[in-house]
Amino acid sequence: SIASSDFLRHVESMAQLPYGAGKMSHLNAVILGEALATEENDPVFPSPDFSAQALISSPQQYMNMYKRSVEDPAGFWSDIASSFYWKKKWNPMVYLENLDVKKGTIKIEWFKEGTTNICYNALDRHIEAGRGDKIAIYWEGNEPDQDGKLTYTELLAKVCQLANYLKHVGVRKGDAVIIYLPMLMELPIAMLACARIGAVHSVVFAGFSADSLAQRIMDCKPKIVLTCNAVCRGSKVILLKDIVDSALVECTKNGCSVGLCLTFENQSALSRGATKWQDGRDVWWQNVVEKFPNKCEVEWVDSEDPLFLLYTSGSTGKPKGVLHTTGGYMVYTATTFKYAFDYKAPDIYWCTADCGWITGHSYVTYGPLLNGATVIVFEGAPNHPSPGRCWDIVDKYKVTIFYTAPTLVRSLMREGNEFVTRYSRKSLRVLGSVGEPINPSAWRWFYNVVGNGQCPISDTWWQTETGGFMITPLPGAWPQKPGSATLPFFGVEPVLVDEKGVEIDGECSGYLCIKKSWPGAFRTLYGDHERYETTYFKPFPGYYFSGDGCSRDKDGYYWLTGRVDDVINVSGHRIGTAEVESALVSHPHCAEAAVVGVEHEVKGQGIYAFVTLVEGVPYSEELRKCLILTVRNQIGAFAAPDKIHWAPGLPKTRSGKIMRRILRKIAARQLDELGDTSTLADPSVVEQLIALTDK
Ligand code: 6R9
Repeated sequence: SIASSDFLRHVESMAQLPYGAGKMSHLNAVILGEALATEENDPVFPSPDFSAQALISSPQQYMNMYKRSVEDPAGFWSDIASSFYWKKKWNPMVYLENLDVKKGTIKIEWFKEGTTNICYNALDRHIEAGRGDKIAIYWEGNEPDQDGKLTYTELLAKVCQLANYLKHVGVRKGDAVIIYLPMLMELPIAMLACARIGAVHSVVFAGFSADSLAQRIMDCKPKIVLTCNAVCRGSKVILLKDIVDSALVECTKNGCSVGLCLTFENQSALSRGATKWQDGRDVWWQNVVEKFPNKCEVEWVDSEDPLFLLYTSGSTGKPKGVLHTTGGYMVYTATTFKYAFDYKAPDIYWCTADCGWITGHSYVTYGPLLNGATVIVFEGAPNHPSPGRCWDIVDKYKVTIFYTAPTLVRSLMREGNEFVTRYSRKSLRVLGSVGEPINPSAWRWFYNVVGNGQCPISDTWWQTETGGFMITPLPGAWPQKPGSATLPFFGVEPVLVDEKGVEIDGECSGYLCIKKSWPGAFRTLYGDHERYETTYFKPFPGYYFSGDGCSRDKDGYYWLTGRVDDVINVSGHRIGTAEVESALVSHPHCAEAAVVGVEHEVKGQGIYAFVTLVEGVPYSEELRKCLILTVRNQIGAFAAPDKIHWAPGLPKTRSGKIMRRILRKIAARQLDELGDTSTLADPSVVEQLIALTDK
């Protein structure tokens, strides 16, 4: 069926397109760099120069590789995997999968019985090949005059010291380590140190509250928490260690005591003396780690040994601990990084994501370092001290590949072009986008203004669960369409299904599923394989269900349309409506809450909360603030509702189910599109809600 798929036929026909000598005038104009991408539906071609130097330089080349990747996944991936170091070669079967709940338990395994180490492959391998003096990390602090750098050799030494320390305090293969750090070099160092000794890291984004941190600590029961005293973000100082302290108190109350808190002294933010301390439990990183040897034996692990846990929001209140293993993740992140960004050795790569999210795992730390790349780790805020900061950094380090999120693009776009054009940005050659669909106007601004009409944009669709890119442009291979993530990566077989789970072909819209396993796929939800199966494999038996809606156009391009579950995407961060609701109702004055997503100019989606108060409690501005603060404290500032809408009652069906469809329309002020309200237990609720709009 591959040969007959519309998608491949289309790519085949694109392969015939006369690059550089095009007959279609608008395409030709783009090729010649004379015209900017302006028309909504104009495909944007890479320049012939770009394609000529690209790793994948034509649709035909992509198609040949893609065909092999889906017809012979074992051969395709084992060829690629052979360029990594394996202590012991994998089982010739290469992979084993069952994605069909009807056939038994869901199982995905890649390179089974092979033993390797991802830290060894990310660091030692390059040093042994004589590239130890190459810069691995440029670090840029909150203020433009704060910076640092580490070569591969220096980075390895730091990783080894920490790895030795961790071993010294009893961390063993398979043990969990919680990392709660901002974007200091110590964050990737900590991840790599865990990987080196076979420990499983669980990085918690340093914007999460004490409650959220405590929840994640209690889930994996680590021996040690790695953190720092404080961090500056823009003009704010955040006392991270205080947050850890409260989280650890909470954990102890619940019978989960953590004996050790290794605290990095982030001098630029706060001095030692000002940090609260618990002797016996708290240890200054700089006091101990540097005393350990800078060489540390590698722990060879099985491909399927766990590498890390990373929590993500689902449709229920409890975050899911996504578990990734070693071998497949290693091969997949490295390969996707290389091709989707057309990475070459001289590139300087900057991804603005924080290592607290999957993007920072796969495309700040592992993917780039596995390729021996030079990466930038930026601690600060992208608009500090001015909205030109990103381009200042691009010029300072001569960044060639710049990967960010649509929300940042939109917020910088609002500040005006002068903040961009005053910088040269001459070094840029590839741009990237991730986290949510990028709206065509933001795409065009990114392309025309930031990239001067010369840099292809890799709009990469993927998820915490997928480990790496799934649908993404290969920048030298084919025309891009603003707002479309384009076509599947090697080995990925996306399908669109209808409500009944029946695959639909051609130009259509449906639920985005994946048909076969890929090496970077997550293997389970930590401690809850049943939830893994229920959430991802039961909705459409036989497929992995992404939770996203999607359409496919006549050319086979994929257009993501957003989540179809109760997850809101705020600035590229997934937030479960249930999590926000449970935070709201924990306030003694809140009787009930229903949260929906609403379009937001900068964040993509904003959080809109309908709140019913306890009988007799009056509405007040103070209470509104208090409710928002409750959410900040329980989840984190990024989950704070943008709007609280007082609700005397919520629209419910007779069986008591909240009709979010109606709430979404009220939130979006589409009051004439409320649809059928006759099935509501009490239709008058809707009138009351409308009356309280903007009150
Ligand atoms: C990598 C990451 C995953 C969800 C995903 C989808 C949305 C991410 C996107 C995109 C359209 C893109 N998403 N990238 N939607 N185009 N290029 O963001 O992982 O935090 O797990 O979020 O984000 O809705 O399902 P994660």
